[in-house]
Amino acid sequence: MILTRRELLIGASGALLAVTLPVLASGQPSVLIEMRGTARGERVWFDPFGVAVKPGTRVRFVNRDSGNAHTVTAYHPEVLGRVRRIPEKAIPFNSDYLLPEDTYELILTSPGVYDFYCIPHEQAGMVGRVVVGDPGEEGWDNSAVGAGGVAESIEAAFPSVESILASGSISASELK
Ligand SMILES: [Cu+2]
Repeated sequence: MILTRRELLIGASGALLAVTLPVLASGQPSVLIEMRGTARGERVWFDPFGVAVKPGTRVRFVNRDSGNAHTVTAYHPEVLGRVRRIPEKAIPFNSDYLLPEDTYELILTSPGVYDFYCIPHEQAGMVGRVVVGDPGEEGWDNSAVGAGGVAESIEAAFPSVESILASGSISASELK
């Protein structure tokens, strides 16, 4: 089938509506996590790399690193065969490579702990953790904590659930 220009436009605007409507409609809470790096790429990180959100919050990732492509990828057997470090009921995610200024959005609804990494930079410590809801929440799943499946140095790079809940957001700049 050959689409006419008009059909293409309808298709494009339909897709756009599907993306933008929830934002316009609800004033849904959202948080931003930036992917950052030094100019020569010696250091790369998610900022913040620990954040607490309410279930259903829109989490938007933006690559602010002009010198590198990054991914936001769930630890999950269905994505590159990793040990699961997100709630069992959560849908695994993988942004694939985001070029500078590309964005990727997640809406995390299952309460619990979500650990993620950047495929090319995990070993450089580019990992992060989102805590959705709190331990009192029905269905709370923090199996990410103690699940293993990462090197010791990477395990140490995740902020604790307690520190994330206490501060709401942990930025890499706070560690300098
Ligand atoms: Cu990266």
